[in-house]
Amino acid sequence: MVISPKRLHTKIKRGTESPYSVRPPRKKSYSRKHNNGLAFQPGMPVFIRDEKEVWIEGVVAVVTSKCLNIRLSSGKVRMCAVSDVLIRPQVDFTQVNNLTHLSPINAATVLTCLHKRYEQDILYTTAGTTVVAINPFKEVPPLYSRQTVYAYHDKLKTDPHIFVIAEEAHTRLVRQLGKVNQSIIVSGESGAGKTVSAKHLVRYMTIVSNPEFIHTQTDLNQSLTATTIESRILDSNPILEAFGNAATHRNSNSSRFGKYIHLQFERTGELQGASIRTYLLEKTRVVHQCDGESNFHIFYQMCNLTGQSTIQSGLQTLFGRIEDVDFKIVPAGQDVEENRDLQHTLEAMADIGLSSSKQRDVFQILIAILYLGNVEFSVVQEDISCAISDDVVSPEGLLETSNLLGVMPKHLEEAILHRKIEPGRANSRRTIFVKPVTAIEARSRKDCLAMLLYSRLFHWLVDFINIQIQADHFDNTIGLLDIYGFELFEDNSLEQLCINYANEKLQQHYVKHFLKDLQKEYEDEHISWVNIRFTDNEPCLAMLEGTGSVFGLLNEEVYLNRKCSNHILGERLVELSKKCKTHLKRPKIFASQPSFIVVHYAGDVCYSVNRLVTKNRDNVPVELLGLLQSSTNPFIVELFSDYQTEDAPGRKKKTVLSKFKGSLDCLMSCLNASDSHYIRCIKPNSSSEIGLFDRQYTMQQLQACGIIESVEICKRGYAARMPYDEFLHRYGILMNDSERMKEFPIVEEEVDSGMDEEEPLETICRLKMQEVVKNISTPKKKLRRRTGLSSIEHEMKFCAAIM
Ligand code: AD9
Ligand code: MG
Repeated sequence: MVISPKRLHTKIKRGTESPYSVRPPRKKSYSRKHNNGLAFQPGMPVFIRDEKEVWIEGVVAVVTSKCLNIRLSSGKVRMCAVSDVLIRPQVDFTQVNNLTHLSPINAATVLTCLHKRYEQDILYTTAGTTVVAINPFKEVPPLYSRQTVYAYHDKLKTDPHIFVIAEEAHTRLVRQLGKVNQSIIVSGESGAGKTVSAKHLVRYMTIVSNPEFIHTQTDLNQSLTATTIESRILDSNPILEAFGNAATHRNSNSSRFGKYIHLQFERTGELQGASIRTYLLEKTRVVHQCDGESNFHIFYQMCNLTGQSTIQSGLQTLFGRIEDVDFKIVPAGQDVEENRDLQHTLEAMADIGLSSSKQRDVFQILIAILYLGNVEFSVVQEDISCAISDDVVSPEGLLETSNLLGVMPKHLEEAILHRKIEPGRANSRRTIFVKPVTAIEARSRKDCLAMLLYSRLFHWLVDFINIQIQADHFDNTIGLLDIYGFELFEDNSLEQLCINYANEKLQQHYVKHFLKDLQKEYEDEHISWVNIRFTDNEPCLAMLEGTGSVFGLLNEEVYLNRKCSNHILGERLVELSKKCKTHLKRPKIFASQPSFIVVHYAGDVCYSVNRLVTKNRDNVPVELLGLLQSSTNPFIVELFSDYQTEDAPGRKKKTVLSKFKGSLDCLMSCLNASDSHYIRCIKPNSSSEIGLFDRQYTMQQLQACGIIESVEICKRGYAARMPYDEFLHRYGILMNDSERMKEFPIVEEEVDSGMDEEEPLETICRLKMQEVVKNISTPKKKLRRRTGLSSIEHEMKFCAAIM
C-alpha cells in the first residue's frame, strides 16, 4: 500500500544514537550504545551514576577488563561498572540553548546542561519545540521587561524564552498558519512556575497586540497606552488569584482551580478580548485545610485588614463586622504576607468594572461564610438530633450569618438541623416529613452551605469578568492553559485525584503529539525510523476513566446511592487493581486506612478512600438551596436563581468526577483543534529555595514528563513538518519566476535519493520547492528527501534564500 505523504519533513542533522532509555535503563546496551564503539581511555571525561546526584562528573583514571576507576572532582577515586559510566562531552553546557544540540542526548547531559545553565541564571532552554523553564524562586531582571518583549517580537533576541513560544503562537495566528488557532500549555508540578509564566505570556500578548504598537510602531522607549480590554484582562489575574489561590505545602500561592484563557484576536493580530474557562475549584478548602495549609487568600486579605484607610466607607463598615473576631476557617499565621494585599484586589475589582455596591455584595457573602464557619453543634440525642451550640468562640455566628445572607435565623437553623423527607410520588397525599439530623450531619450540611456559597460566588466572578473582557467579534484565538500541577500530599483525596487526573490528561496530549503521533507519522510515510521507547500513560488513564475503571466504580456508588463502608469500597478498588496491576496497587497499610495507590506518570500517589463517595456525590440539600432562594438579599437570589441541585426530580445525577471528565474532554478537543505549544516548568527543589538545584528531584520531573525522549525524537527526526498546502500557500508565490526555476531542473534521482547536506541552502530550497510542486501534482509520490534544514529558524533562512 502506498501512503501519500501528508507533510513536508525537514530533516535535522542525524544525531548520534542516544543511550537514554526509559526507566529502568537497560544497563547492558546502555554503555555499549553510549560509547558508539569507543573504548574508555584514561583521561576521558565521563559521567558516573550516583545515588544522590544522579550523574556526577569525573575522569577515567584506570581501565580494567571488568571496571573503571574514575577520579571525581573532589580527587577521590571511585570504582564503577562500565554500565554506570557515560562519556561526558567537552562542551560549555551553559552555551547549549537547545537540548537537541547535545551529543549525546541522555539523562546525564540533559540534567547537567539544565543545572549549569540554572547556576548562571539561564532559566530557559529549548527542548526540540518545547521550552523548559526552571523556576528561579527569585527575580531575574530584565527577563520580562518591555524591552525584552520588543526584542523577542522583533526577533532581535532568539535565545530560549517563554516569549519565543508566545511570539511563535502570535506569528502563526497572524500569518494564518497551521490550524491558525493556537494554544500554549504550561505544565509542571505544583510550584513549578506555571501561573507566573502564564501571567508573563498574557502580558507579552497584550503588548505585541496593542493597536498603538501594531499600527504606529511607537518609540520603544515610550510606554503604550493600555486599552481598557488589556487592562481588564490583566486585572482578572489578581481577582482570580485572591479567590482561587491558597498556600499549600508545595506552593505558597497555589492555584486551586484550573484556568484556560482564550485570548481573542482580529486577523491583524490585534487583541480584541478574552474569555476565561475555569476547572474544578477546590471548594473543600473553604471549610477544611490540611495542617499547615491555608484557606483562600481573600479571607486573609480581609482578616488582616488594618489601617487601610483608602478603602471605601461602605466596605469599611462591612469589614468592621469582622474586626477582632477569630474565625475558625481562617487559621491564624498560615497565609503568607505577600498575598495579603486587599487593596490590590479591590483596585482590580474596580478596574474591571465591579461597582462599589457589587463589591459590598461580594464581601458580604464572604463574611457570612466566615461567621458560618464559627457555628458549632451540640448533641441533643445521641445519633438522632443536635442543636446549635452556644458554647463557642463566637456565639453570634448563626445570627450574623443569617443577617448577612438575608434569611431568618430560625430558617437557617431549621435548614441545617432538619432534613425533609418526601415520600414517593405514588403517595397521593404527599405529606412531607421533617427529620432531625445528627451533629455530624449538621456539620456537613453547614460545610456544604459554605462551599456552595463560595463556589457560586467564584463562578459568578468568573462570569462577570468574562462579560467585561469578552470581544463582540474576533477571528482567532490563542489559548493559554494554566492548570493545577501534579500533587502528592500525605493525605490525598478526591481533589488530588482530580488534579492528578487532569495532569495525566495533559501528559497524554503531550505524549500523543510529541512522541506517539510523530513516530507513527514516519512509519505511515515509510520514512526509515528506529522507534524511540517512551512511557505512555494511556493505560493509567484508561484505568482511571475507562470502562470498569476507578471513576466508574466511584460513580456507581453515587448512582446506586448505596451506603457503602470505606472498607468495602476499598476492597472493590483493590479488586480492580488485580486487573490493572501496573497502575493500581493495594497499599500495605490497607486494613487500618482503606486506600489505593495510583501509579501516575509523575509518581505513585496513595488516595484515601474516606469520604471519596460523599465528595463525588457533592449533594446540595434542597433545604439549603430553598433557603438561599428565599433570601431577601437580591445578590444571593441572583446567584442561586437558576441553580438546580443534582437531586432535583427528573435530572440525571452528575458526579464531580463525571462533570470534571466532561470538562476535560472538552478542553482536550479544544487543544486538539489548535496548534499546541508547550512550556515545561520544572521545580528545581521541593522546598522552593533560591539557588538550590536538587538533581534527583529535577531528574524525576524530566523523566516523568518525557522531555528527554521528545528531545531525542526531535534530534533524530524532522523538526519542521509542514502540510503541502500550507507550504504552497506560504511559498508558492516564489514559483512564478519560471525562468529562475529552470536553472534548477528537477533531477529525479536527486529528489528520491536524498542529497548532500553540504549543498548550498538556496539549491536545497529551490529543489525542495520543485519537489513539493511535483508531489502535489503526483500526490502518491513519497517525499523522503533530507535536507540540511533543521527547524523553523532554518525554514526562515530558507525563505530568505529563495527571495
Ligand atoms: V500550582 O500548580 O498553581 O501549585 P505553579 O502555578 O506551577 O504552582 P507558581 O507559578 O505559582 O507555580 O510559582 C510558584 C512560585 O515560584 C511563585 O510564587 C514565585 O515565587 C516563584 N516563581 C515562579 N516562576 C518564577 C519566575 N519566572 N521568576 C521568579 C518565580 N520567581
Ligand atoms: Mg498555579
